[in-house]
Amino acid sequence: MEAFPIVDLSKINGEERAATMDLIKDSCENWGFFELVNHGISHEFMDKVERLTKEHYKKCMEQRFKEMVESKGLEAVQSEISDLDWESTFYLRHLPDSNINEIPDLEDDYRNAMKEFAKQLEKLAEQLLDLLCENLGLEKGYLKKAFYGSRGPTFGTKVSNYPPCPKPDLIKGLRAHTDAGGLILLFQDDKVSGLQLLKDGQWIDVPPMKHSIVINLGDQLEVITNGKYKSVMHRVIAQTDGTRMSIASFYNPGGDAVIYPAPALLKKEAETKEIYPKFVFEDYMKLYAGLKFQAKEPRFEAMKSIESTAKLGPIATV
Ligand SMILES: O=C(O)CCC(=O)C(=O)O
Ligand SMILES: [Fe+2]
Repeated sequence: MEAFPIVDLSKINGEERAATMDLIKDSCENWGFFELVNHGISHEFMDKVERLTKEHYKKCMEQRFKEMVESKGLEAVQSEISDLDWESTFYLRHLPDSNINEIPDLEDDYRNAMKEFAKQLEKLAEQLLDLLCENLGLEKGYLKKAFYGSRGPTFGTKVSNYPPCPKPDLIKGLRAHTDAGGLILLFQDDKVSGLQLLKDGQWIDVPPMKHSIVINLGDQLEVITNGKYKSVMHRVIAQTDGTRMSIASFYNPGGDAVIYPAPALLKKEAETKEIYPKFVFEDYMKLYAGLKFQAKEPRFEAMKSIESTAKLGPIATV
């Protein structure tokens, strides 16, 4: 088994540029995931974000989670639970409109740190999208533009903690899924592991590494690349001891962005290759909301049939 791909982004402007680009390409084609080091976000700042996130969890979230566990009797379950996850989360939206000032219980220094962290991650996401463009042979800025819609991308952060779980085999920290959107940037706990991805039929750990940022690709990049890159199933296994922190930021298309395979990539594909659908991103998200923990293929099929109905519509009424 090859080692989990680790990309040193500081090498992108030096002698090892070509090898680094190749590693990113191989990761996108064969893993759907890679881990970034020397990504330009300062280690001291990441330490601060981690400390404030853990303090916030202790102060505002932990007790609430315990009460939820108790009220649902989850400590004593005897069979697999398939309709909930062993996670404590809250969600911050940054773009197109921030909701961060409306989130209750956030101390000012935490609120400000998360605003700043989002700014830096947004920049990193856009830098990575351009590296993907280069590897795909698409013009610089293509992916950013494809995500833009009328008001720019949707960018948000899901802050999660996975508390110790007495029955990790019966309740998943987060059930297996692919991500719906574009590019995901994850700052995960460097001590407590749990994230796994499905590769060649096997669950593989995404290794915790201090100050790294894990990148993975969502369903929209699979569509735009017409399957050249694939979103990959992943899940979180909660641990019996230790709380795992995870801060996942989703750089997604704007709600009204129209998503479809890049024509430049279709030309290079054999004529017979399957073509992915064209749709408005928020329509995909409506479908995803009910089908997140299922395979992505039926979602793509459903979008295709909506697309063909839309095309057939005017003909049928003539
Ligand atoms: O917590 C993690 O490591 C992953 C979270 C995740 O996959 C998600 O929220 O979509
Ligand atoms: Fe995910």
